Amino acid sequence: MTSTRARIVLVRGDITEQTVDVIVNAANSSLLGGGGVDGAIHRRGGPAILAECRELRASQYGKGLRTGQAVVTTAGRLPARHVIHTVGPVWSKTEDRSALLASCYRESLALARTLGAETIAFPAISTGIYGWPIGNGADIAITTARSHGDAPLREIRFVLFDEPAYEAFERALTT
Ligand code: AR6
Repeated sequence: MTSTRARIVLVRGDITEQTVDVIVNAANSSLLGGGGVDGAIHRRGGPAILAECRELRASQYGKGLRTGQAVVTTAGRLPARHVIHTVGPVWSKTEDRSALLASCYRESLALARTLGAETIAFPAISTGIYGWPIGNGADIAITTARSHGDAPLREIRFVLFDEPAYEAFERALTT
């Protein structure tokens, strides 16, 4: 029996070095850049990405991109065809924002499929500057990837920047 579900792959490394159809950016709602993955993507991808982000702000995203949503731009000089920008939720101790984090992965995967992407690379959204605990962030990422990796996607790659993040994803994948 053949399965149409994409394979989930974990790698330790820098997302800007991944050769894939789509690289996902953990952006903020301004779409105009920041630190972490966002900073690295704009630095390495060059000004074409920011130029398209500015166009998006000037057209249908005048108020910015809402948390949990996703949009696509060129990948500029990155070894990818597209960058999908998504805005993760900031971690809250008092409010459960898990559905918004799942939405980032789900909306990015849905958009990638409409682009005909076969391979996509994600960072661990919200687990850096936005403070989401890595163990729970990994569980949400893996659960959502498992249920939304339909064709034409063949590979969903999680690119983990440090060893604790890699181990958290490994745990999530084996449970
Ligand atoms: N490749 C892969 N993973 C990385 C890289 C990289 N080059 N750099 C950092 N990480 P973050 P967030 C990991 O902070 O928490 C920006 O300013 C990092 O270790 O990039 O969603 C945006 O503009 C962490 O595990 O994103 C927003 O304002 C994960 O990627 C805000 O940060 C995500 O960390 C978004 O915060």
